[in-house]
Amino acid sequence: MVSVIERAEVLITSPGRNFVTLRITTSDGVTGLGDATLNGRELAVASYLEDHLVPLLIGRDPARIEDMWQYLYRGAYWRRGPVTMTAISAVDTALWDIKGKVAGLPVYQLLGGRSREGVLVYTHASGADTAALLDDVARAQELGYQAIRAQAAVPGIAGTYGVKKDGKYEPANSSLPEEQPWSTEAYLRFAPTYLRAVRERFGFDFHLLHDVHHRLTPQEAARFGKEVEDVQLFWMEDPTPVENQEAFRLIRRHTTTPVAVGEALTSIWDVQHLITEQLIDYVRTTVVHAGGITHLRRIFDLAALYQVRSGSHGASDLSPVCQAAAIHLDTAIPNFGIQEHMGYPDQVAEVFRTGVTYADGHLHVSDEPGLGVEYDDEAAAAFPYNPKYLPVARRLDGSVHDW
Ligand code: KDG
Ligand code: MG
Repeated sequence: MVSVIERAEVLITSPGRNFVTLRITTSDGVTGLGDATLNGRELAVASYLEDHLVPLLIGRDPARIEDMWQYLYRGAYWRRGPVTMTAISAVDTALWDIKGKVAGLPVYQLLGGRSREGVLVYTHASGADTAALLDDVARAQELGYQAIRAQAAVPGIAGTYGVKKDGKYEPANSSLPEEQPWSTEAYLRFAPTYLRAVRERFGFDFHLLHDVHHRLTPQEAARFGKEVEDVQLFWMEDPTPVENQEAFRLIRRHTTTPVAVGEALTSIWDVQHLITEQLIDYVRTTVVHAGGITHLRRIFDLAALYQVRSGSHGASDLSPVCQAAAIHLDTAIPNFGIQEHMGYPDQVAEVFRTGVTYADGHLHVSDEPGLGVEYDDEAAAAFPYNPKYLPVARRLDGSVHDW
């Protein structure tokens, strides 16, 4: 008897933050997991899956991963978009998990096997001021990280992106969006000073990254990139909003600071111009938001032709299922660059048992068949869904800015 998809369940839990997970079970009793979390819009994806995709999955061959992707993508008629692509990602990832379990192989083996021993990751360091940031960079170095993202609170600008409170950073932290003030002028004056302070104190023998988080115009980003060239950033991330891919040409013309883009993008068509025109150095699309392992592999293969390397988003709103899938892909692809590793609230480990391990600045996949992640239903039930939104940024004159 050919194995078919018998059941698909949408699981929602909030062990310190919200996660949506798709679990597919085959008629042979094999289960696969896919992350379906879209921060602040979780229930839209849950409904897309439950109401529109799950009925299409039942009775289909779980082995036909590519065909399923095409069926769900082209079959929707409507193109791309984070809700659709996150739902497709969840199905795709769960089917790779199943294929690995059926074959008795970890997913990275199905993707062509190991290209590297471990996956270089960057962690986050931040501070309420430069001194606190420097302490946090020291802490990250003690933990063995060889790549560190540095962010500090801009004086007078409450809620600057990326700054931890009590040792933790969770921007989706209020039941209605928190409105945070933003001043580009204050940021442009301050950020280069703390990046320089990090290099002055710790030297150049590690990778230093910085996330601008979509806050600058192309011209401002060009100026910023040029001004921090002496700091030798590994990358400046999301220097300007990404809808206008051509905007990155202006940045490129003015600075040699490498550029990373893509965490908010969902398909190969969203990054096509950025990659083929060599307007970026790292593409940050992820398994969960860019169509699963199947589609992300396609993006990375396109990127490889243009010497653009991977740098996948790995914030805490991407579940351990996405993280495991990312580490399998990172282990296999030739043009891997770096992987974000932010960590999770402590309770997450009660729900998701992952085989991914950290050592010496690297993450490592497990050799368990499939993705190597288990979901504990009983533990998950103790953490009911808890609606939370990302903040909204407003300029000092009250108008809305990109957060
Ligand atoms: O949900 C949004 C976050 O994942 C994002 O703000 C985090 O920019 C981010 C990063 O680089 O981790
Ligand atoms: Mg980012």
